[in-house]
This record gives sequence, C-alpha cells and structure tokens, in this order.
Amino acid sequence: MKIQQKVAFITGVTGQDGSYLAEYLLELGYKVVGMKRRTSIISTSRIDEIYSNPNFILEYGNMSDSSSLWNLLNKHKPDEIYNLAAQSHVKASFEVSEETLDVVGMGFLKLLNAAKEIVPKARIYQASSSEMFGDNTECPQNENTKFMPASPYACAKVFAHNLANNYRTGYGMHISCGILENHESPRRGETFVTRKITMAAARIKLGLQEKLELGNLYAKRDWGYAKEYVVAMHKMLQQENPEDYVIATGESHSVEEFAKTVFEYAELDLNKYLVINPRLFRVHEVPFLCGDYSKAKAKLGWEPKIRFKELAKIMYDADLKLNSKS
Ligand code: G4F
Repeated sequence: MKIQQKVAFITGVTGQDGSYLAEYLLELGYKVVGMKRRTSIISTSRIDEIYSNPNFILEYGNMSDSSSLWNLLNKHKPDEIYNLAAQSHVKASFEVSEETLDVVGMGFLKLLNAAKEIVPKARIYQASSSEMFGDNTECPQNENTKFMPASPYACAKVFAHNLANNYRTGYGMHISCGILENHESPRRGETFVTRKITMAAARIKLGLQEKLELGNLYAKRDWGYAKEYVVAMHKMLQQENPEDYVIATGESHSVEEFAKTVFEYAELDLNKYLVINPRLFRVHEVPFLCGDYSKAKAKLGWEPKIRFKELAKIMYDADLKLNSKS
C-alpha cells in the first residue's frame, strides 16, 4: 500500500525558521506549502535553494486576511500547520504595536478558526516565545513559569499562546506551542543583535565598516542554533498528545559577552569599534532569559548540540564569507 505524502503548511516560510523548517520537512519527504506576504522588495533569498523543488509550493497569503488563510487551507488540506509568521522585532513592536497585535495575535486566531472548520484534525504548531517570560527573571524558565510580557510583541504572543491552549482544550484540537528561547543562525535578520554583531565584525575585518553601534549590553539571553530548533517543532507534532515545550540551551550570556566572543574570534579589539547609542535602548527591557529544556529532552528526545561559542563562530564565518564575495 502506498503511504500518502504528508502535507505541511508553513506561515512565514521566507523567514529564518520557516526556511530551515521547510528544508527539513522536504528532506523527510513532505509536500511543503509555504505562505509568504506580498512585498515589493524580493524577500525570498532564504528559500532560493528549495524554490524549484517539486514538493515545494510557494503561495501568497497574509495573516491579516482571513480569506487567504481559508483559501489556502481549503486548497491544500494540510496534515500539519506551522505558524511562524510574525512581526518579530521586539523593539519595533512598540512603534508598530497595532500591526504586531494584528499579525501575531489576531492572525493566529484567524488561522485557528479556519483550521477548526477546514482541517480540524490537522496538527498545529504555534511559535510561542521566551519573550513571554518578560520581567520574570526566574532561573531557569520552564513550561510553568509565569508569563510577565514586557512588550506589545510579548503581549501578542501570550494572547496567541492562551488561545492555543483554549482551542486545544475546548475543541480537542492538536495544537502544540514551542516556547523558544532566542535562536540564531547565518540566516538571522540583520537587525537582531547577534547577526548585527557578526556582520559588523566581518565587515570591520574586511575594512568595509568602521563602527558597531549597540544599545543595552547587559541584557542576557539564551541563544541557540535555529537549524536545530526547527527539528523540535516537528517532533512536537509527532507526539500523540499536544503539549507546550520550552526549547533552549540552558545557558544565558549577555550581549556584551556575545560581542566579545565574536570580536576575539575575529582577532579584533572590540573597545576600538564599539559605540553605545542610547537610541537603541528599549522602552522596557527584558533583562534575563534562560530556558529549561528538560521536558523537551525527556518527551521529545531533543537537546541542543551547538552552544554559545560555536554559534558565534558559525555566524561570523558565514558573514566573513558573504562579505568577502561583495
Ligand atoms: O536580538 P534581539 O533584538 O532579540 P530579542 O529582543 O531578545 O527577541 C528575539 O528573541 C525572542 C525570543 O526570546 C523572539 F521572540 C523575538 O521575536 C526575537 O527573535 O535583542 C536581544 C537583546 C535585547 O536585550 C536588546 O536590548 O539585545 C539587546 N540589544 C543591544 N543592542 C540590541 C541592540 N538588540 C538589537 N536588535 N539591536 C541592537 O543594536
């Protein structure tokens, strides 16, 4: 008997996580339908390599447009849905708060309502975030840690997280939330701090840039490797019962430590190039994040391999190569 090919639907497929997840699912033999927002600037560089794969389909859609979600679910009837679309920049969420709430919060509600009617048996992954812990500096943070959101972005993520739990219990839908700590890679957007630092170090090394401007150096984050984190997303949906999981490395480092690690590896003196710009500070800062991934290890058999220093090297090496070409 021929086994039916599974169909996965990914919102936010052109992002860092979406592109890694799409590649991973294609390797596993899935048909992958990726949804992207229409933009006037080409934003598909992260999925260039899979674009011509016959099992990959790219569709236009928008989390603010229910009709596009209903049409796509109707057309492709996915077995698995991964909701990765977001206005994901925390600082920007203070400036575009309504858009952030609309896409991250209401967008997920629209997707859930469409899934409930069209594919009620589909397994759904919601990208929850460690930002939801916000002001709660409990160490380490696990699935039972109280959420104390400290930005419009985090408030929207808590709203979506609560909805996921509500629809899971109320309608018996298979919805799992991954509470992911910060996860980085050479595909990370250049406005996030790790990539900003590795890009700057590489460009300074090559004589293409003079300074690195940063905001708060003392905030601490638990930084892992995005390519490994998407594997955990898939594992969650293979479980019989839907649950929430913290995905993390269990280590926390400051922004300053990350910058020092990268500049030391690049054989550059950070003090010569670093400029603190007050405009880069946030209205409300999340001071400390560090996750406890023991539930994911016990139930999913997932644990991180790439740690802080290696991650910094992977990202710097990639940026050095990228900038050497230009
Ligand atoms: O790299 P960031 O912008 O990431 P942030 O705010 O922690 O959020 C990321 O991780 C979350 C998971 O916890 C995701 F939900 C979210 O979507 C996003 O992916 O900033 C990290 C830290 C902050 O404390 C910030 O104040 O770096 C500090 N920072 C210092 N200078 C800076 C800069 N951040 C940015 N983006 N740019 C700076 O120049």
